[in-house]
Amino acid sequence: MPVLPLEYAAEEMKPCRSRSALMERRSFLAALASAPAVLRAAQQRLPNIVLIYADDLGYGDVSANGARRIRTPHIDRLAREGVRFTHAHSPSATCTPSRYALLTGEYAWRRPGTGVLPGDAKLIIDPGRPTLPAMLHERGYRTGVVGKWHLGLGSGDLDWNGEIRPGPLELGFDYAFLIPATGDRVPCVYVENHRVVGLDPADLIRVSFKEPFPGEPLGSTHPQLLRMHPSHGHDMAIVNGISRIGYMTGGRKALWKDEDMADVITGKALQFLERHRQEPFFLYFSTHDIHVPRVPHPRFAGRSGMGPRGDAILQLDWCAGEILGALDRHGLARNTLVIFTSDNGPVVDDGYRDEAVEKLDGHRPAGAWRGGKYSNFEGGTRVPFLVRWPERVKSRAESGALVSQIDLFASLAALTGARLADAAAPDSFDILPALLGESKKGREYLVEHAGSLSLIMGRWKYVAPGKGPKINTNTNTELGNDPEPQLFDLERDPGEKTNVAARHPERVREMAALLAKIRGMAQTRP
Ligand code: NG6
Ligand code: CA
Repeated sequence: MPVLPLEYAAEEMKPCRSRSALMERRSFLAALASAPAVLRAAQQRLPNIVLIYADDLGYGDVSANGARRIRTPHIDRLAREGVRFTHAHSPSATCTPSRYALLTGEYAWRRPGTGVLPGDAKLIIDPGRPTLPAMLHERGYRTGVVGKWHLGLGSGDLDWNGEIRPGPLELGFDYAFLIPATGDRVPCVYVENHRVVGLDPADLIRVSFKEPFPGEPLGSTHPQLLRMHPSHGHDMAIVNGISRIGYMTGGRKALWKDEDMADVITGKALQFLERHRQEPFFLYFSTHDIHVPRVPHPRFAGRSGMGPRGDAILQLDWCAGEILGALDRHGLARNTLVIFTSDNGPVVDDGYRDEAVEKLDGHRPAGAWRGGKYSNFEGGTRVPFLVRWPERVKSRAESGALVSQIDLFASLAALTGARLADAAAPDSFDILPALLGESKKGREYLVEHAGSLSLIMGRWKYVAPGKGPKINTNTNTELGNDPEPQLFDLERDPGEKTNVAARHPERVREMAALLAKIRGMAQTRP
């Protein structure tokens, strides 16, 4: 990385005596003023930051974490060249609350309305409140989000044919290229900055999550039009031969093709890196893979032998490889902090008959952890988490420190020298030394969020009593709900097989009391 040392600039600014020296100094100052590149070069000491945020990828879905049926060489490269975490968590066991917490540094369960959102939801983060991208933007970063958003857009009753705001650009991102909600929810169009991409003004988009549009075929009424059938839900609007959640009409030229989605968003991510390679940048690359519907590009279809879910993992790995390749090509790899992780744990059948269950063949998407997406058990939030930054972070390292994505806000603030306002990032801890693999000490405790709240402290995990079902019969996930308190010793029993609450009533009381206290506080950040 070419760097103009600040010391060099300081040397040039020393008082100068001779006239020619004065001229020189003037011309230097003029050059400084007219050449922000000099300043930018000095700023380049701040690392670029790339967050690759996979969707529904389980701890055990990558070969770096022990998968054998599937190979993820590019993701594994991050583990080889950086730190692999074994006790890292998404803030929640589903997407929207995880992303809310990631960007605000606040536990989503403090805020009603942050559950999985429909595709026409309004933006759930107030513009003007401190966010991770806004903080980095203030530190001089170019900030971009490419891929899945799922935090709502607009302020209610959005007209998709006009200016789409507020959205990420009002939260501190300089650039946005979005899948507005999820691949399985309408509207099935991309939004670039404030506009739907490729919209034909003669064919306006309308979206509803209440009622169908007359004359539009649906998955439920026209199954013969489908090339992938739902297993549960997902029987409304048909787009690209696949029925989705929600109703939509119009916008035909703007509709995405599922099989091109990885190429399209990866292309946009690479453009962003290229455009900003001379200045510090933050890229939040939020993949659609491996969420449903899993319709990978033909060059990946059938490649894994595990059906579309496995093929989507290969495609995701390719996306990660493209990003790493671009960093190499532009000479940016050494001073770029790359974080790879997932928004929640894995799910096999999430609503389409795509052979994921039939072709699992011994593969364990959650690895050794019990449950998965939606679950209180560790499979819900214990996700792959890899950190690479060759300039500072050791390679081939492993860390069992307790870390959460909610901590990225405060930790990256510490890294970039940002001062957080008192009310900012209320539940985000600065655990930078742990994230960089320099310390084994992460968080002392963490609140996990699925159907119930759980508290992890050291080796113990307390799960608050909850009324929900034990099993999600659609996805066949063990949810870990129980009307009685549960206590697990994660050191002895990482698979959470034995509830030892009855043996440790005192500990259960203490942990329940601490969880209640945390719930009552507006902020846990010291
Ligand atoms: C559920 C969907 C599921 C998925 C999930 C959100 C049904 C029956 N299931 O409601 O398919 O879309 O929401 O996933 O509709 S997430 O990763 O974005 O949280
Ligand atoms: Ca998800």
